[in-house]
Amino acid sequence: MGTRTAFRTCPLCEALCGLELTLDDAGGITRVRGDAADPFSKGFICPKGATLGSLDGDPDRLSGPLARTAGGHADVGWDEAFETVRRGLAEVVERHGRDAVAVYIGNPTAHSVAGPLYAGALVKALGTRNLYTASTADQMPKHVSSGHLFGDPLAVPVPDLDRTGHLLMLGANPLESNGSLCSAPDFPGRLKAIRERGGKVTVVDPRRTRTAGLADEHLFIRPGTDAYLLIALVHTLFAEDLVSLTAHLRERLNGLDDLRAVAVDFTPERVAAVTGIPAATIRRTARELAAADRAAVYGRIGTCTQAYGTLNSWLVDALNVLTGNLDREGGAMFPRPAHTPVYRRKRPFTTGRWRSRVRGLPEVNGELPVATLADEIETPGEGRIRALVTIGGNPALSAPGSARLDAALAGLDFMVSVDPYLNETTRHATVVLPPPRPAQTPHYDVALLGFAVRDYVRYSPPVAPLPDGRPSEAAILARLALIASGADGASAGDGTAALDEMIISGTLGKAAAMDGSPVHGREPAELRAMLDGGTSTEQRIDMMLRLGPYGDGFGADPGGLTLARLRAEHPHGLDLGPLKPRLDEILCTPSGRIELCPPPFAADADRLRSALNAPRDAPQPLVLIGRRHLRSNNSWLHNVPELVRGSNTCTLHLNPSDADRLGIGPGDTVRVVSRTGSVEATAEPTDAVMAGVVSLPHGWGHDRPGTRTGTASRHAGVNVNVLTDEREIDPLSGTAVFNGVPVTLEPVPTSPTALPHQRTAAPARSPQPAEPTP
Ligand SMILES: Nc1nc2c(c(=O)[nH]1)N[C@H]1C(S)=C(S)[C@@H](COP(=O)(O)OP(=O)(O)OC[C@H]3O[C@@H](n4cnc5c(=O)[nH]c(N)nc54)[C@H](O)[C@@H]3O)O[C@H]1N2
Ligand SMILES: Nc1nc2c(c(=O)[nH]1)N[C@H]1C(S)=C(S)[C@@H](COP(=O)(O)OP(=O)(O)OC[C@H]3O[C@@H](n4cnc5c(=O)[nH]c(N)nc54)[C@H](O)[C@@H]3O)O[C@H]1N2
Ligand code: SF4
Ligand SMILES: [Mo]
Repeated sequence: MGTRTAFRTCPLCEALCGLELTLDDAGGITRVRGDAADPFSKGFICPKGATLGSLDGDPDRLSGPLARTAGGHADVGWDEAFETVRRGLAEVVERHGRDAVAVYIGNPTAHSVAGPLYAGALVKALGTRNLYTASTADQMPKHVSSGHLFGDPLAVPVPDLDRTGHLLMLGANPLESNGSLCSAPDFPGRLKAIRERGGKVTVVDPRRTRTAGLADEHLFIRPGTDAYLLIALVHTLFAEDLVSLTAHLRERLNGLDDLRAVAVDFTPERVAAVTGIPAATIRRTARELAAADRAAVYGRIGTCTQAYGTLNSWLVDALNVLTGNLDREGGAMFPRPAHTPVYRRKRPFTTGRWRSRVRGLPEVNGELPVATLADEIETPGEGRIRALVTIGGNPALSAPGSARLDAALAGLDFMVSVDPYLNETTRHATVVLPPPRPAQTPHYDVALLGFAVRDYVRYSPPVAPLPDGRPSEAAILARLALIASGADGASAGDGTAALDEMIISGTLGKAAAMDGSPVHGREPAELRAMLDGGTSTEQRIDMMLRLGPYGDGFGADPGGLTLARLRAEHPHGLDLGPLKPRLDEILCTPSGRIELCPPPFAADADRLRSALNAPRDAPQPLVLIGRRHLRSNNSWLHNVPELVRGSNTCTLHLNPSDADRLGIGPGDTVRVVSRTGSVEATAEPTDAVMAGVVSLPHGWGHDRPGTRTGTASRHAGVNVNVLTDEREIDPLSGTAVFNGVPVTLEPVPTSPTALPHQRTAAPARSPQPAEPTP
C-alpha cells in the first residue's frame, strides 16, 4: 500500500499545533506526528492530536444523513434530508413565527472554517432572536469585559507568554487544556521557559493541578471567590501607591478614580476569610506583581464560569492596566490576526438589545444564555421555541441543568443537527447532517488566530478528497442558510458559491468605500477578479488576508500576504513575529479611551460587598468544581479507544479530610446531590483538591439510549451537568456557573453487578419550568 505525507493544523483545541500526517491510498490517516517545520508549534503534539487518525477513521462517524423514524434513526439521501429540513422549518415558522426556531452553536465550530464563515449567514437567514452558543458556558464574560473596557468584545488581551517575567494565572490548567484564549502550542514548555529565564509563575486554583505543580507558587482559593482576591489586589496597588501607569496608558484612560473608590472597602484582611488566602499573601502577591519588570495576569475558564465571571475578567485586565502591563511587551497584549482588517468600523458595544422571553435575561453579543434554553423550550406562550438547529454542539451534556434540557429537546416539534455523531444531543434530531472527516476538510483558524501569543497564520487545504455527492460542512451550512431564507429550490442545490459571492461583493464594496482601507477608492469588480482559490471558501480567505494588516492590499503592497503565497511559500505556516503594541488600533469606546471602571461593573461589585457582610460563622457547604484531562475534549473524544484506555478518569475528587468525615473511602460509590439532580460516581480522595471542594470532569454520561457511539457508551462516566444549576448565572454575561455549585454527598452501597462509573441516577426532581425572574 502506498503512502504519502501531508501537513495541516490540528483542529481539536486552541493550541493550533501543526501536524504531519501519513496517509494511505484511500486517504486514511495511518500516522500522525508533530510538524517540526511549523514555526509556531515546532513539532509539539499531544495525545489527542496524535490519535487524530482514529478520530478521522472512527467507524461510528456518520457517513451520510440520518432521519428519525419510529424505529430509530435511519439513513436517507442528502436531497431528501434537506427537503425534510425545509418542510420542518417552514412549518414551525408559519405556525409560530421566526423566533420559534432556535439555534445552538457548539465549541467545534470555533475550530473550523465553516463555523465562523457560514453559521452567521444561517442565523441571519433564520431571523431568530433565539441564538445560543457554548460561549455562555465559557468565555462570554471576557467579551463583555473587553466590550466595555476597550469597545470591542473580541479584543481580549492575551499574556505575552514568551516575554513575560511574571505570570499570575487564575482558573486555568494549560497542562491539561493546552491553553484557552491564549493560543500557544507547547504551553507547558512556554511556562517552564518563564521560570528558566528567572521569572515567576503563580497559579490560583482550588486544586493543585499539574500546572500548579510546575509553578513557583500555588494558592488554593475557595471556588467562586476570585473577584474578592482580584479586587483586594487592586485595592492594595492603590493603597500602597503601587499603581504605575505608563504614559501610553495614562493618556488613554478614563475611570481611574472610580476604580479606586470601588476597591476601597476590599482590604486583603476583609477578603482573606472568604477566599481562604491570608491577607499577607494577598499583599505580597500585589507587591510582586507591581515590582515585576514585565508581568501579565491571566484568568481563564475557572474564573469565567462562576457567579462573578464578568467582574473577574474586568479585574484581571484592570490589574494589567494598573501595573502598566497592558499593551506592553511581556504584559497582556492584543494579537493582530492576519485576516482581520484594522480599518473595520465597529458598532459601539452594548448588551440587552433584547431579552429572553421567560427570565428576561439580556442579549449579549447577539445571543441569549444557554442556561435559559430549557425555559424557552418548555414554557408555553407566544415565542416559545418549537424547533432547534444545532451545529457542532452537545448541550444535552454540556449545558447547565442538562437533564432538564435533555428532556426539553425530546419535546421539540423539529430539530436538525449538523454533527458527525449520533450522540446525547443529536439523538433528539429529526434530521442529522454529518460534516465530512477532518482529512477531507480545509482548515483556517478564523476564530482562534486572534488569541495567539505570536502573530501567526496557516492555511491547510483538505488532505483527502470529498467523495462524490458528499457536501463539505460549508456547503451544508450554506444550503441550510438558503433554505432558511426561503430561496427557490434551495433544498436542491449547493449554495456555497452563491452565498460566498454575496459576501465577497458586500465586503469588497464596503472596503472600497471606507477611508483608511488599503483598497479605498478602487473598483470592487476589479478586486473581485483578482481573488484566487480553488473554492469560493478559499476566495473568501484570500480576500480577508489581502485586506488584513499583513495583506498585499490587492496589489497596493506587492510583497504582502495572499492565500496563494501562503499556500505556496508557507505550507507549514508563517510566523509574523511577536505581539506588537496596538492599543490605538483596538480602542473603539465612545470616548476613544480605555473605560477602566464601567458603571455596570461598578454596580455589580455591590454583590461582592453584600456577601462580605454576610455572617461568617455559618457552616460552608461543600462545593463542586470541574476539571479537564489531557486525553479528553469536552464530550466528544470519548469514542476514540486510545483516549479512553486505562483507568476511569470520571471520578469524584474530594479532600481526604472530607472523605474521612463522611466515611468515604477510595473506590467507594458516592451519590452527589445538588438542587437540580444527583449522580453516582467513584470517590477518589486526594489532597490535590482543597477541603470543602469536590471535583468532577464534564462531558461524560454516555449511557443514553438511541446514541451510536459504541466506545463512549462502554466508558460512559456520569454527567456532571445534571448537578449544575441553570438558574445560577453571571448576571452581566449570562454565563453558566459551573464552579462553586453547592452539593451534598451520600455514600452508596455498591451493587456487585454494575461498574460504579456506569450508573447515572435520574434527576432528583421532575423538570419544572423555571420561575420568571425580573
Ligand atoms: N484536554 C482538554 N483540553 C481542552 C478541553 C478539554 O475538555 N480537554 N476543552 C477546551 C475548552 S472548550 C476550553 S474552554 C479550554 C479551557 O481551558 P482552561 O481554562 O485551562 O480549563 P481547565 O483545564 O478546565 O482549567 C480550569 C481550572 O480552573 C479551576 N477552577 C475551578 N473553579 C475555580 C475557581 O473558582 N477559581 C479559580 N481560580 N479556579 C477554579 C479548575 O480546578 C481548573 O484547574 O480547554 C480546551 N482544551
Ligand atoms: N460542568 C461543566 N460544563 C461545561 C464546561 C465545564 O468546564 N464544566 N465547559 C464548557 C465549555 S468551555 C464548552 S466550550 C462547552 C462545550 O459545549 P458543546 O460545544 O455543546 O459540546 P462539545 O462536547 O464540545 O460538543 C461538540 C459537538 O460537536 C460535534 N463535532 C465535532 N467535530 C465537529 C465538526 O467538525 N463539525 C460539526 N458540525 N460538529 C462537530 C461533536 O460530535 C459534538 O456533538 O461545554 C461547557 N460545559
Ligand atoms: S495540543 Fe491541541 S492542537 Fe496541539 S495536538 Fe493536542 S489537541 Fe491538537
Ligand atoms: Mo470552551
